Amino acid sequence: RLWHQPLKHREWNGTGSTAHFQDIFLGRCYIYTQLVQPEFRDRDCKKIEETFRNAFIFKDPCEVTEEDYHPLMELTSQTVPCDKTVFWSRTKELAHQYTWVRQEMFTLENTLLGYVADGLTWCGDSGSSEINYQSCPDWRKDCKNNSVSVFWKVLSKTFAENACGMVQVVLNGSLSNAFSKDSTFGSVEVHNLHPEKVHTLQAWVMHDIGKSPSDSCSGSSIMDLKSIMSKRNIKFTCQDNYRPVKFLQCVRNPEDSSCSLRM
Ligand code: N1C
Repeated sequence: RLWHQPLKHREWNGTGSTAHFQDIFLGRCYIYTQLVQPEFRDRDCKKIEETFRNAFIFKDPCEVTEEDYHPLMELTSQTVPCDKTVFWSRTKELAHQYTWVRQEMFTLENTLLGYVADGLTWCGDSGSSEINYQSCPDWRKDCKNNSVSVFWKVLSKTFAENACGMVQVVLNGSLSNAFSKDSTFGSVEVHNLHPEKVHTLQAWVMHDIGKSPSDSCSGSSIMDLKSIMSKRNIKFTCQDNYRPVKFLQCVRNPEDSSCSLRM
């Protein structure tokens, strides 16, 4: 009982890398470049997967830096047309339903890197080329700057820096703070919009059908967002239950009284 097997990987408190991570990444890359946005058909998915992997393998997953992902960002640069960028915070599903019906609009997950990485977990190990399928760092218990969170931070930052014209954000009015300074939207994206390129931010505060509304355009969290935008010289507008998005909620809840014609 005194003999310990050496631990193959350091143990973290979060779930391990997504099973078949490399195959899923590569498969999604081909789906995106060949079928979703065929103008990317000449991109080299094997090279993209390899560059992605090289950003985090051989590294302690709590020591991955933004610079580690820069080669990947350069390889996969993508421009979103002006007026077509949609940000979201705690409204992922709804924002994606919105860009699904408005095919010309883009959330981050409608760009190549956001599409391939969405919902996946990945981490490596210092001193080994293997992906750790046993465990990965937990954001709270292990480290905030881990291989996954640093990736979303860099990607969100780049996405916001590249936005132009009128940009939109879908916020959740069923939370006590529809706008949160701690979210990726509030801590990264808002501060990386370029006022020379982005003239207006339009916020849509959506209330979940069947839940009581907790925040709205007149609430204090939106006032905070408004004042950040005014300091940044970007015009700000806000609308509760923006109709094009409300209709999507109503498709799922056609009998709700708020979905009747009279409302
Ligand atoms: O922290 P959030 O929301 O405000 O982040 C959302 C915001 C969007 O506008 C996106 O452009 O930041 C970008 N973004 C993603 O696209 C994304 N896809 C998946 C940020 N995070 C993303 N994820 C994962 O969800 C990631 O692991 C991160 O920690 C969560 C954030 O979701 P949130 O709190 O609802």
